[in-house]
Amino acid sequence: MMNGALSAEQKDFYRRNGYLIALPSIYSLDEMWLLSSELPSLLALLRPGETAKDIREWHKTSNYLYEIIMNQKIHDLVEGILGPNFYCWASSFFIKELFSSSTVGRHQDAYYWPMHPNNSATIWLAFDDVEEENGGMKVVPGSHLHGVIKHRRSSQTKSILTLELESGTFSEADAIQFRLKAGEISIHDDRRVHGSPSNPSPRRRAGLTIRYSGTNVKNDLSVNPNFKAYLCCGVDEYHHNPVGQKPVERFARPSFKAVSNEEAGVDPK
Ligand SMILES: O=C(O)CCC(=O)C(=O)O
Repeated sequence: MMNGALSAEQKDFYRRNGYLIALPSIYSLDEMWLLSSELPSLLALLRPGETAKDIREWHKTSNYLYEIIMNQKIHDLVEGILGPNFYCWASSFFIKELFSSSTVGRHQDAYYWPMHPNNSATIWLAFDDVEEENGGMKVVPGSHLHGVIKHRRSSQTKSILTLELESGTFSEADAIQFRLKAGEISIHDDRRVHGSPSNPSPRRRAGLTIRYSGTNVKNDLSVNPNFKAYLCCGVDEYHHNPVGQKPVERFARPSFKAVSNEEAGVDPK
């Protein structure tokens, strides 16, 4: 196992800014085309009234997603951020269809998660070419350095998420626009402020988020009882969390839902 695929400069940039882009592609265009062509089989498992955002933690039951979260190229990059011992525990789609008014209100992921300490990183895998025109993510560099900030219920009824930061908590002018080609990823810290605008374009904007945490991070099972850790790299010397099993089916949905702080009525601030 190589000691991470990130240079010292990239690690330093991540420490200071809380994100990384311009990374080597994870999937070729052909591989991405194959993955995209299988996505409808997963979406077909959604029930009436559900949307793609309800595909949460389906890597527990779908090999289609399990193989992505266990991709060695992704792990080599994450190792440069989280160190040699880490696990995966979450995956979810953020899909904005063409001409979609859906947004994502500015937030910090850590506010949603009953997990301590803060030592988690999100991979955002682009299923489509993503930029400003089709609602790509915007991030506030360095915002992870100020700890977890209180959120309020989102005033944007079009937001895919339910919470957002008060305006004035960060400077809109400082936000950086992410641009990714299909098959590329960005990485962000769990306290970094980010969100995304609507997609008024004639092109879909789909991304899969995959959440990795150092083995020192413990989930509070009283909030999120169905949490399972999938060791990706190294050893788990802490044994803080229940361990997940590899799925047996290509496409299947779990019988239990993931629960965030907000869904459990817990305010972490
Ligand atoms: O896809 C987006 O626009 C936002 C994704 C997000 O909020 C996340 O990765 O935590």
